[in-house]
Amino acid sequence: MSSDALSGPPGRWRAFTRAISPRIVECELTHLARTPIDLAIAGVQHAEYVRALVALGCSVQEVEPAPDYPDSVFIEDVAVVFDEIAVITRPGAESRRGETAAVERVLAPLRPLAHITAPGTLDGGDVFVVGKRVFAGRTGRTNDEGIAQLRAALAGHGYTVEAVAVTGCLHLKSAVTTVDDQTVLVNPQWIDQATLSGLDVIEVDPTEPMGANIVRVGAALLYGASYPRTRARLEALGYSPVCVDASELAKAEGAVTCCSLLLRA
Ligand code: CIR
Repeated sequence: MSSDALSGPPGRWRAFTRAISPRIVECELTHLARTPIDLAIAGVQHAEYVRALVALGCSVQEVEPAPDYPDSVFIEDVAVVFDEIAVITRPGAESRRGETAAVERVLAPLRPLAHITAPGTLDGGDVFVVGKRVFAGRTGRTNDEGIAQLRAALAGHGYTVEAVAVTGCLHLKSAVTTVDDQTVLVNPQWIDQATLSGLDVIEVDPTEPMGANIVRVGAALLYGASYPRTRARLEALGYSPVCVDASELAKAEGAVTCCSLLLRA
């Protein structure tokens, strides 16, 4: 699930994660130059991330690994899970399309399923949710047809889907994620804030452009340790994010939300 779909009364959360592929060094890269990724360090950081999810109250289940898919650790991109329905995506990067099958198998017993189909493309990293408002980024990975299919899948469940133009980063959730039911953390360089009408906005520190990505588990927040200035802004406003070092997977253009699929249990 998009971690940001977590609003409403407190409950128990389930998180799906996926092991890092040994081929992650062949990952897709769009805005970053390729730099060496240390698999051992990435593994240690990923384990710390999973422990943090558990500490925040998630029941964590690892989905069958997909070693032949370099980006498969970034499980967020292959489904968007709501309380009422799970949408299996059709990732924008062709190299990632085979990642969906195993995730579909674990979600099938939990939610009715909808599917994004060709020519639609949609990455879960392009979707965040505030109550019944769904925001979908129009990016290199998510096209208008994908957004239209998402809208159709959700219409019967009372959600509206608002398309958001994104420039300069990979996914909408690189530019904005929610910290509570009314507030978003934003890098204003990458989206037009007018699209976030009605929401309160916290801007990242300008020296930390990647700092707008934060995982929300109910009222708790899980954040990357690389953004101390933005963290200080959050803390000054009364938020207390738990921080983990996610720097090695950041070299694969992944951030904290990408590594889990969260849903209300
Ligand atoms: C990709 O380009 O697809 C991966 N290297 C990174 C995906 C990160 N996912 C996300 O932000 N939701």
